[in-house]
Amino acid sequence: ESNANNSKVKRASAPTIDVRSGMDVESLKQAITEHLFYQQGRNIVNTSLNDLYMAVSHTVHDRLLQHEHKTMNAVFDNNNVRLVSYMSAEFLMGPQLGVNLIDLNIMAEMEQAVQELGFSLNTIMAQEEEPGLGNGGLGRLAACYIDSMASQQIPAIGYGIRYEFGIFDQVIRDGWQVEITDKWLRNGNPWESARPELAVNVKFGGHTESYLDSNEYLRYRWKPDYMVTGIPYDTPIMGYKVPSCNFLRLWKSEAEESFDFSSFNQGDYYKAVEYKVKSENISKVLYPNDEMLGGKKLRLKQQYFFVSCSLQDMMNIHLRFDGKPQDFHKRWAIQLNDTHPSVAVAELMRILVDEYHVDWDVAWHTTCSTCSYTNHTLLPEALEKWPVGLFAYLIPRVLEIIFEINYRFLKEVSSRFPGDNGKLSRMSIIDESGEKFVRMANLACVGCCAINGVAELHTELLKQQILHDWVEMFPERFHNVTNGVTPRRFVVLSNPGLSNLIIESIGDKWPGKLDELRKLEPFADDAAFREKFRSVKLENKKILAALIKERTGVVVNPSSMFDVQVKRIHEYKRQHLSVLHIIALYLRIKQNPDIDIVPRTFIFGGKAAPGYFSAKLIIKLINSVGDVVNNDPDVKDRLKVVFFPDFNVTNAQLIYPAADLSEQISTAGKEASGTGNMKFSMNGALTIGTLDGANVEIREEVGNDNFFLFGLTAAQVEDAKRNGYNPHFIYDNNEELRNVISMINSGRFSNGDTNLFKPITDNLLWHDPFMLMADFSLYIACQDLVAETWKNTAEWNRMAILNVARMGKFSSDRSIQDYCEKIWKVKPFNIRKA
Ligand code: B1H
Repeated sequence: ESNANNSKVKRASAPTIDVRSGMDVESLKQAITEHLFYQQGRNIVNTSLNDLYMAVSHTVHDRLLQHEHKTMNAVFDNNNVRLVSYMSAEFLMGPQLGVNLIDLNIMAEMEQAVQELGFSLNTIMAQEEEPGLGNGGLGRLAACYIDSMASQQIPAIGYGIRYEFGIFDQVIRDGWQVEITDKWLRNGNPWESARPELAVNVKFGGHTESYLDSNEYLRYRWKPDYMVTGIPYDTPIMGYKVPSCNFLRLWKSEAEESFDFSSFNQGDYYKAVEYKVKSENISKVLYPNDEMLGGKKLRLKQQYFFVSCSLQDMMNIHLRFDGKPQDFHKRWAIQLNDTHPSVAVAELMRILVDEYHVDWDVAWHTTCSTCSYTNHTLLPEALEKWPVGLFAYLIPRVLEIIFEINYRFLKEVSSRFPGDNGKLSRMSIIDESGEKFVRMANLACVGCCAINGVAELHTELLKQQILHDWVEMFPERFHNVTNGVTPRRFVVLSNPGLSNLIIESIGDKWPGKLDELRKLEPFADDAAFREKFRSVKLENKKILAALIKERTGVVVNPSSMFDVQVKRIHEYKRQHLSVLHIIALYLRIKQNPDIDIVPRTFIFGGKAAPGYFSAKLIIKLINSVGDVVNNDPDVKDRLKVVFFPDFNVTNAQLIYPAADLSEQISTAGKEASGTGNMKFSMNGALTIGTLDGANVEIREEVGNDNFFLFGLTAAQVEDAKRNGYNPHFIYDNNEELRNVISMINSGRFSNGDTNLFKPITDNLLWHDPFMLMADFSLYIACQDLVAETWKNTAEWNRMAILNVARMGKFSSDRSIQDYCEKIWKVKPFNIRKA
């Protein structure tokens, strides 16, 4: 007894290290060492790099959890707080360790802690396998938005699917793309926690039946064929230098264990295992078709699975804190990231009407008040529609509800626009022109109180084109919210050289308040600053050059202009227009080897959908042109062409900071917004671009003189199409263009094979749906101006600095403020004051 008392006195006076929440170097070292031993079974002497990465990450994760816990307790306890539910089939998160250190403001402390243990933080961060749970811009946007919601202290949950395999890894063999399965969970994921106690079940198949409830009301119930269990996995999403921490909740599908199969299939072990496999398949793999319709049954199952899990989870939270089912919209604002989760409109109706017996009209008001829809594309092939038969087979009760929604809605349309049968058939949720389909965009437009495009031009075109009828019916529902990107990941983390230079000059408030960058404007005229800016860029280019050598074997000159196009490979994005320019330059050199030409390194990166033949052929063309140009002694290394394999978030963070010229050359009217365009400018690249997507607004912000504009406008593209566009006529009348195309067709880039690239050149000459022929000469002329400008280093850097200084609008913080004010009607929630 007395001993214990004595030691108690001693303990109280002994210095204690707070291993679980301490942010100082000693606590971090202690925590890393403990995690290494107690979770990985290693010590500092015998650790592998991955074990060390895991220990460091668990150390950071512990600290995030403390914030998450406090935030969510404060939020849920307050019945007047409305939360955002950002529903998305994709979250392209990128590596987590670096951003979390920045958000917690312990980068320097962790660097020192790791160094004192004998390692380098950069090496440890490089060990992280990124969660590539998205295709491209749409998935990355969702990731930027949950970052900004946390940083703006908007209580929010991101809801999606925990794909076991994310977007495939790309390798290049013999110039062609080869897809490799992305086993991102192989070495463990220190950022997630499974929450099996919050599991929910989702019904599939079977039939529906009606019955009378105890009040003699006619009700419906769904007798499914089988159920699948959703297990949530949570990842904390920390705000930047604020105490708020939200989370991302991703669903993994598993077999519903209590569902007693043996009684249905007596002794049929094989059937039972088959059911288990079928259930687990739902969250197995991300569909890699950016902007292209798959129409696959499993994809619809994925969509319904994660939407139903998420809505049930949201309802559970709502009821646990004393909400009434019909007041769901007071607790939640749902944002549908494109139509992929738009079945939520019908599923929320099903939950309210069938499960909580809310009256249809009340439930409809609740549903419409909860949901909003973001459209991300005008491309017809990306507009989702599902065969009615598939819906009936997989989710019969949901289809009945859609029919009921549609019946009531079409009555409203006929009374507003009597006799307009065209409108009726265009606006119907069911496409009945041939085989019947459920049109997901129509479902979203009917059931959402707000609809938005992702850039001003895109929103205008939406209103004129595919959603015209809807504007006439519901003008008040339409908004524009221009996309944005997070400067924490894409400047602070990925470009420390530039960040430190900016901090030296204007202080460190800008990452959380990007308009502050305006204060850089006067420095554009300061020769000493320009020199520092130039040398930061050069250092970044040297790092990328080394990586290019390592990954492709190509040696590039860091003082050449780095001309970069990185994004998904798609004909509308026109990577091949840049290839035509490269060949034009190559021809100029071949015709006059002594020509004075600005040395350029062309860097491409991006994945092609595995089934998209033309996109894969464009990758082959880039590599083939590279092989010839890079090895021709006449070129004297003045041109280099590189295809950087496996463009993903990790690689993007190394590429944007090293770019001089950003290629944003889509056919006007086709790119909804683009977000890479913003990341390049923030890192001091100049843009060559068309008047498309957010390019229009970027040019407006940075000033016409600081942007290389070329090409037809969206209206001119439409006019040309209406008036019978003839690409061959343009080809016939442009000698340089003819020589370029002939060189491809001659087999020069394909070991004499004159057929390999025919699908590309024939398409350009005879169809050219994306108007490369029409824009070719304008593009070449503009690129010549780019080269002239490059020769004046001071002028180039002045322009580049002004680009950085004027990018405030494109922080995703601004986008989130727009959503909060125009659409969600939610306010920041300061947990310290709660
Ligand atoms: C965008 C998609 C997309 N728009 C279908 N649409 C997909 C469509 O797997 N699918 O079925 C996946 C993705 N992605 C992009 O969204 C636009 O092309 C960009 O211009 C825009 O910047 C981005 C974010 O708004």
